[in-house]
Amino acid sequence: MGEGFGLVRMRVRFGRDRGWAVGKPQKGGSACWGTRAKPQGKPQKGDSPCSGTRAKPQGKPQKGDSPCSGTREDSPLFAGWWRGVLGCVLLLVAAYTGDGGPTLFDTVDTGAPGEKAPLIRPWRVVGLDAEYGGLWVVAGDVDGDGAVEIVSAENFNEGDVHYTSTAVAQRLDGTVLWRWGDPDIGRKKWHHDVACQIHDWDGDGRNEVVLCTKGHLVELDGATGQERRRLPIPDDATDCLVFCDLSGAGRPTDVLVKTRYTQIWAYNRRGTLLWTVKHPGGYRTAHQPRPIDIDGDGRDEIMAGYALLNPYGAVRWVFQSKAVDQRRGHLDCARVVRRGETPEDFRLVLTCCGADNIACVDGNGTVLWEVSGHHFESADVGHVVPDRPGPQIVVDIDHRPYGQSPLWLLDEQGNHLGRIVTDYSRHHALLDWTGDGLAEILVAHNGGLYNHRGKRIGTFRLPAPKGPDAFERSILTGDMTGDGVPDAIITTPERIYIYKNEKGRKPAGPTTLGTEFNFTLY
Ligand SMILES: [Ca+2]
Ligand SMILES: [Ca+2]
Ligand SMILES: [Ca+2]
Ligand SMILES: [Ca+2]
Repeated sequence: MGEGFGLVRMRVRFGRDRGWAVGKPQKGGSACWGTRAKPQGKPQKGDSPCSGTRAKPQGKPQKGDSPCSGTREDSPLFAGWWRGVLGCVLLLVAAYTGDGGPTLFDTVDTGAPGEKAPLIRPWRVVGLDAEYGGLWVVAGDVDGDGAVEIVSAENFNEGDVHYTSTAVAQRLDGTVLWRWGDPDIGRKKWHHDVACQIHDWDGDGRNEVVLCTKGHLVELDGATGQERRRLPIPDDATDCLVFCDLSGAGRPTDVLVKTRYTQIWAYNRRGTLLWTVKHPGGYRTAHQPRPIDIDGDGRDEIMAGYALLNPYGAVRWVFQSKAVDQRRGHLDCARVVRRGETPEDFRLVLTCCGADNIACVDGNGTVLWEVSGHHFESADVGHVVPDRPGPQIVVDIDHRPYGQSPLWLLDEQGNHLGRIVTDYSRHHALLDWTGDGLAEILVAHNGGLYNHRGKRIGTFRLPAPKGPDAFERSILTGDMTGDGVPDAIITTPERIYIYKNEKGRKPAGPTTLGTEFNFTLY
């Protein structure tokens, strides 16, 4: 761990990138997912939220294709023994920067999965309500009968300002518990989070469904869908919804809402404004502000973008990259890699949209390592590789042509351990599916289940993707069967597929029904 302290370890790519192109790039394949429309913040010079397709497909990887090879050595400048000296220097630099490609596995798994791995049949398939249902899905026991329900939503979008326009709760047999909203105005798909979450906000043991519609945060009774409260918020503060504990109440009683990229508002449960922050630390906001109690005082700090805010909304520190110009874009994702007694002991992983970077910082914002040059997007943290200390980090590289979409496995020091290239790897999750205590890697688009060697060991059966124009599917985990073991859920705009985790272990401590708290696509 000490190796990287205070030292930026950039993985500089020498010569041409190692190509991993396999399939023919298809029109529309670069979906620019999540940032398709214009950002609303102060545009920065060179800021392109939809940048990311800069890395061109470069053909099949060649055997022996090394980042250190290339036309350089063909130059007469490097003739004779100087060539040998330069080669040694480059090797030493490559060894130091770790730029040797993945060390454990490098898998290409594109095209139809066929039957190369056992098919995993869904335990339940639930058709989403035709009028009110949508691709945004969360799950929980909303009526308190001990069985899980799903809640799905549509969103209305205009110029990348969107709000939740419907919600519908359904039992796993497909029957509808309740419907809310206006089904005539919204869309079923998303290009970002949709502000709709399940949470027992008042702590009475029964879940509420909370959502952001234009100008209001709406609290619905989980069992009936009746509006319990409607709290005023700014018209465009409807991008996402995050519960947190700013007040030190001992549970998440406060709520954050935000615009797409510019401003965050914090309210307590009564709807009193606690604070608001515009351009935290001088940068755009993250897609989802991430609550983390970094100093263990029982109040959440908020990773609001590149700035960590204290519970009162003041900037505690700002991430400063030493590798890239972070004014390009915004924070895509922040995850806790390791918790600690003190902020120094924490490890956070951050991905930088537009700036093409992934970084690890401690809880004081000190940069421990950075890997740049790719549009790293969403990170999962878990113990994947046996015989190595965990945790590891799984992160996708977005904005690649269809058929050339990599997932990387990194260790806690930023070393590149593995790579899996699928047609579209944007939505992924970690889950122990085999029951050995180690996480497998799940990919939504192709239903792939991969082990720590990058080998596909199962295929979650669902209809084949209709190609690059219809490839958004999200993957969620959570106990859907009631045995306490987290299951896998893949959603399409029409239905959800639930896969019962037969071998997985029940986590220690109390478990709850349904999907992740503060679920996000990032
Ligand atoms: Ca229920
Ligand atoms: Ca409640
Ligand atoms: Ca704190
Ligand atoms: Ca496992």
